[in-house]
Amino acid sequence: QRLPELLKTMPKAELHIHIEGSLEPELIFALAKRNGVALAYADVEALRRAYAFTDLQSFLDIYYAGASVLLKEEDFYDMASAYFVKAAEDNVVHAELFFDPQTHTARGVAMQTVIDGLHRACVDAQKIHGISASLILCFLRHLSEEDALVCLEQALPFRDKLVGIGLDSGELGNPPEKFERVFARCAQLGLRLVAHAGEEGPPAYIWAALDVLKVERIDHGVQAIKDPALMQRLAEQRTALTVCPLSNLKLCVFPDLASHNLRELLDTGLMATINSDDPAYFGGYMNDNFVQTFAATGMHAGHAYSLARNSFEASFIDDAAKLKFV
Ligand code: ES4
Ligand code: ZN
Repeated sequence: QRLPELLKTMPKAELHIHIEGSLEPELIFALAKRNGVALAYADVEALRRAYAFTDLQSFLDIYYAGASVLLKEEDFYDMASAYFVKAAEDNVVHAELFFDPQTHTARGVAMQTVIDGLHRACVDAQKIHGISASLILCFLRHLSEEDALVCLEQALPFRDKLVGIGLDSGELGNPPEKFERVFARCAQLGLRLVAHAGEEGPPAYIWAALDVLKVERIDHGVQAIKDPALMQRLAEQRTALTVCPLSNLKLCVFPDLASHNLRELLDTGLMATINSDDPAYFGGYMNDNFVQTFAATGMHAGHAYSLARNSFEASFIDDAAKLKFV
């Protein structure tokens, strides 16, 4: 079988997708019109032209502007439903969706509106596409821990609709230690814990995500390569890294895909996975990430099987159901 066919057809889990980052420009304009929201861009083409990022922050500014069109339960449902169509085409059979409620509650949108819309789309994804899906609420790390605690309080009535908690947004200057107390509370609530670390930030942020926040998975984590002791720890504990190659390329974490370290991480025995991060902004969904990264780094079928197996093993599917996949 040709390698691209294997990459596209093999069943896989997506563990690192910001659902607000799946909003395509066409849907942004359609929702803006539906909701009477003014945008700073004349049309879809003008918005797309602005997708020329130099680093994480230059992306986040446009990503939060795009999310401003989301107001009603239907908007969140439509956004996630459009993602599941793409995921099904790429043979994603399980997805764990990040969402950023603080981006929405700050604009007066109720937590219930956000979670109801996303959860309904997850339930329908199973019925329509046979995709199992769950939700991971992310705290925005550029805001305070007090803000995160308020957000958690607002989400408590919907605890049963969440599988876990994450930490995203601007990494540099916002180390994991800032969120030690709120993550401890989430652990007490039985929520699974993940955090972005080592995307732009140093290995010290990955150590702190593990030792202070006590997360089970590291989102990105590619900067671990700079710290041999950390590499050994991640390999021994089989801590998953949810790597996002096209994201790293578009945000200039690596100069080109051939320079990406995913292959080295895998060959060193780390439990890496491939994910799309913000596919509408970074030029591709799951299969684009797989096909382009394999072409650029010369990985082979063995790597493909490892990545697929890792994606299920590192997922928060319950262990009985996991046996179906691994
Ligand atoms: C994100 Cl690529 C990335 N990094 C950190 N936070 C984010 N939120 C959405 N995409
Ligand atoms: Zn991310």
